[in-house]
Amino acid sequence: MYSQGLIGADGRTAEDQDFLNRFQARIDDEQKIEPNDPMPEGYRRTLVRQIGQHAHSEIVGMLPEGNWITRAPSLRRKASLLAKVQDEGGHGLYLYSAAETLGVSREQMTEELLTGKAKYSSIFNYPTLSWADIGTIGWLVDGAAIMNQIPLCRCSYGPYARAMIRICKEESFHQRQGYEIVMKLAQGSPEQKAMAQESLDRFWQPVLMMFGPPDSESQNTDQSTRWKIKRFTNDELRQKFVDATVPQAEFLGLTIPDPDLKWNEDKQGFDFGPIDWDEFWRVVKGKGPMNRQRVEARQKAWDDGAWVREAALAHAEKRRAMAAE
Ligand code: BYC
Repeated sequence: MYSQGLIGADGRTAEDQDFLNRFQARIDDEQKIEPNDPMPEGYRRTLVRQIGQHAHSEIVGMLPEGNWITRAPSLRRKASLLAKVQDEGGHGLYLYSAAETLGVSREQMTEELLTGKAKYSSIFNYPTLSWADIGTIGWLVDGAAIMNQIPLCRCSYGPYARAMIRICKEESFHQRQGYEIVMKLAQGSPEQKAMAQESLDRFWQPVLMMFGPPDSESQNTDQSTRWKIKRFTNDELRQKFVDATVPQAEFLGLTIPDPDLKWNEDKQGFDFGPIDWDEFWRVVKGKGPMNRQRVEARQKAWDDGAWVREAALAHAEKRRAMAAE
């Protein structure tokens, strides 16, 4: 059963120590775990939680960008945005399939999303107010996603790792199309540059929050890194992202909205200012600017698609009956 209450990287399993040790030895040996392999229940639950939430994020992530397809400023922009949004739908489907290999059904996962039990990335609870936001999402949101997802290509669970390889290739196209939109705006008229800056100002902090709470508050990181589901902690990935992004903003001539941002020679990385974790938890708990609309849109899609599911089932039943004749 896929439920936040039950799922956690708790490692509290009925399996005996010998079984757990043998499993850990396989992980330490970098062997991939496949669907039919024995695995601790905590490992299975952690993956169902993370892959399910990842799939929901891809699907909900189509909404803020889909909002701009009809208003893209040229045919070229419309075509590439359309392709990107379709890619996100595809990512959601690979990931739901990967989660299904762990014994959870698509219906269960959808129900958890619609009842608010399953989370999806906090970033998609912010609105897309201007065309520049489409550029910023590609540049920063997909940029953060790549930073988080490249290590997932080496996740110990085979189906998740393999899905991530293709997803990362597509995400890199998304990041480039976003960067190109922002570059055109940043090099355009003063009004266009101001639009790009305003978008960066709104998205910077929410993007840093995508990596999850600080390590000191991350209940899942320790166990997930031991099981090699996660390869880096939330803070490590956030730092790598900041270090990679600051020079990109400089190249664009945009200012990252953080007065505390400065190069730290000792750590060979950037120091950055505090993140508003109260806002993060408010958004995660359903009180973000767009949470209600996002879940309503998914509910409507599920309801509107009922006839397709019923027709597919009826068709499968008819074929089964014909085969049995
Ligand atoms: N938003 O113990 P922690 C995309 C939750 S899609 C909401 O550190 P964990 C894209 C976390 O679930 C981007 N909730 O957790 C799509 C946990 O609660 P539960 C999605 C968050 O799992 C379309 C609690 O906070 N990417 O890029 O070890 C267009 C404590 O956290 C968030 C993925 O899903 C958040 N930001 O680490 C464009 C990648 N952060 O579940 C782009 C796969 C944390 O215990 N997921 N929480 O109730 C991961 O890598 C990890 O799950 C996380 C969190 C790093 C996100």
